[in-house]
Parts: sequence; C-alpha cells; structure tokens
Amino acid sequence: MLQVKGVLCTLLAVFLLFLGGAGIAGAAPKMVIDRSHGQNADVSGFTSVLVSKGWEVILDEPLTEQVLSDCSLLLVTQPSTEFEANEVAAVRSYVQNGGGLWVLCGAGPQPLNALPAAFGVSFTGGLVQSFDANWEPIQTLTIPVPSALQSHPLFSKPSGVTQFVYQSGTSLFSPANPDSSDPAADLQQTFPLVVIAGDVNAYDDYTWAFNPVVVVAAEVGAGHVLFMGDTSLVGDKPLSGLSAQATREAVNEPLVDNILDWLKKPEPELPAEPDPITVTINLRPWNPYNAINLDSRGFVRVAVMSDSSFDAANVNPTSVKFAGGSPVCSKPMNVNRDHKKDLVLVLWIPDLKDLTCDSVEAVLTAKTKDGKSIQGSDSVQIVPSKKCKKQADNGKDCGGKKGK
Ligand SMILES: [Ca+2]
Ligand SMILES: [Ca+2]
Repeated sequence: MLQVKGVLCTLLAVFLLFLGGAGIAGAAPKMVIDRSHGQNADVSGFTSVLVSKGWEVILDEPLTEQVLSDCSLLLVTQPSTEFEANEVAAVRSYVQNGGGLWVLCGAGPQPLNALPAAFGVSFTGGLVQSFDANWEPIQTLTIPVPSALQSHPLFSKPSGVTQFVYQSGTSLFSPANPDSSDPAADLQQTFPLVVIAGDVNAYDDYTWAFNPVVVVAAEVGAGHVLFMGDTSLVGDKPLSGLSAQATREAVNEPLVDNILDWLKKPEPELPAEPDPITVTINLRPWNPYNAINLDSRGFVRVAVMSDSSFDAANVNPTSVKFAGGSPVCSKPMNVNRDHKKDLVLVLWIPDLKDLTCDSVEAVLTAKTKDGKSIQGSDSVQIVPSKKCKKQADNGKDCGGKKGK
C-alpha cells in the first residue's frame, strides 16, 4: 500500500482541455485531491474520469490558503490523520470565498471531525444499514432522493436524479448534538442545506436509529460544501471490475456530474468594460471643412481637445487609432486659444483604412495613461478623387455589357 501511496503522492498535474478544436477557453478548473492525511485508497480511476471531463487534478498539496487560492474543488476522502487547526482555517476561508469542498468518509470507530466540525456537521462512524449487510462486498444500498429535493441542482440534471447508490452505506452524519432524536430535522433548521436520510432500519453507532443522515450539502459563504458517508462515489480501485462497483458507477455518474458542477468554484466574472469616455476631437484643427483626399499620400492632423472635464495630456499617444490608422507623431499644442493644451496627432492618409468614398464621419479611439478608454468623432468630407471616381464607375450598372 505504501508503494501505491508513494506513486500517487508524487505530484500529478494533468492538464487537458477538451476544447472541441477551439483554443479560446480558459484554464481547466483545478481540483485538489487531498492525500496529505493518510489517505491510501486508490483514486487513479476517478482521476482519469476527472481528466476526461476537463479537470486539472492535483494530488498531495498541503492545504494552505495559497494552494487553495486557485482551486475550484477540494476533495477529501477517508482521511486517517486529523486536520490541523491552520488547515481547517484555510479550507474554511477557501469555501467562504467560493471554493467547493467535497468530503467523503466511510465508517470507522474514531471518525475525524475537525474539518466537518468547521461546517457544523460530523461523521459518527456508525452504519446506515444492517451490520451484516455492510460486510457484503457486493452490497449496494439504494438511497432515494426525497421528491422535495429533486429540483436542487445536485439532482435536477440531466433529467433528474431520483436515487443513487452507496457501496453499503458505511457512515452517517449527526448534528452537534449526537443525542438528537431527529438529526435531519435539526440540521435543516441550522443550515441552508440538503439533507438526505438513510433507511429507517439503520444503525447509528451500533444502535438502531431512525433516519440517519447520509448526505449533507450546504451553501457556506460564497462556496458550497458536500459531505457524504460513502467513499465509493469517487471510485475504489480494488473494487473496480466487480460488477457491483460498475453498477454503482453507472447509476451514480449523473449525480457525480451534478456534484462537480455544483461544487465547482464559479469563474470570476470579468468586470464589464466601462463605456469609453467621450472626448471632443477636431480633424484638421485649423480647417472647418475637414476635407480628405483618399488619393493623397500626405498627412493630416487630428486634435484631441482639452476641456474642463478632460485633459488631452492624459492621452497615451501610442494607443490612438483614428479611422484605422495610428499617428506617426504627436505634439501638445493649444489649438483653440483656451489656455488648455490639446494633443495634435499626425497621421498618414493612406493609413486611414476605415475611410471610404462614402465616409461622413471618422472615429478616434485611445486609452488614457491610466488605462481608461476614450472615444471621439468628427465629420469628414471625402473630396472627389480618382480613387472615388473609379469606385463610382465600377458601381454603375454595367448590365448591357455583360454577355457581349
Ligand atoms: Ca476641423
Ligand atoms: Ca485648447
């Protein structure tokens, strides 16, 4: 087992983008599968599934705020050493900030609850079905999803998950008060969460209990947490190949897909680009007619004007685009004698690719030196030229000539 663990604990960073040919999607969501708390179950099969679904999977990272900062989903399955207070704090903070946490644990005499306790739940280590059935290796425990919960995103897709299966239902939850007569009801009063109870003939710490909790899902801060009392949902290599395991995986696949979607930290929304600041420009600053001859291989000036709300000195000249061209040089000058210097830009007319013989307006865009977008426009008069005359001739109906 140690050898297997050693192999698994080497950093496995698999990065696959299933883009369908496009190279424009963002980075794959990153899942950290915790291996730093004595876990030695083989999750290689589940890792392969995740990679095929477009995840980047990282094993055996220390659970620090830095490691979790770009993590979309943290998976903790069957730890055998307890979480330290600083790790719990890091995970709690990560979830508060939008991260997803999925914890799966099976039965055990001493469940490790430092992490679940940070979210108000705990594993009891008890069993959710009869003790004898629990030891049947091919046992499959079907858990119905209560109809009231079937519209929850965990179950509503693709066509509704109405039940799922555990390997044998090896553990359960209880609220902070383990003596509660109705743990599920207690939890629902405490958290905005999904609670699913197991069958009524269930063990709770080796005593009969009614409706032991088998799933807890909750929204915590901006993130989501999910606690489940069975590890077989994320695969268990020694069991794969057994028909019961294959059956469980097939039945649970839609649920697992929903879980990944629901827990995944949302992509940060890019701040909307603010509308550009409208500025006044003056094409041919000392000429009111703004004439341009598209045959010309000369230069034309355009001024970005300063006024009481905008200082043209803030314009980054290299960012300027005017009618498709970039200025060849620029100079602060006061064009209109208002004691405010304007920015005069010089452009080569053949560069003004956006101008056509029909243009009546030309647009200038630029960024300020602190990155804000600005935009302005001025009228333009395209003077008759050979180029425009030729275009006009080509545009005429040549009807009769065709076919001669
Ligand atoms: Ca002008
Ligand atoms: Ca001025």
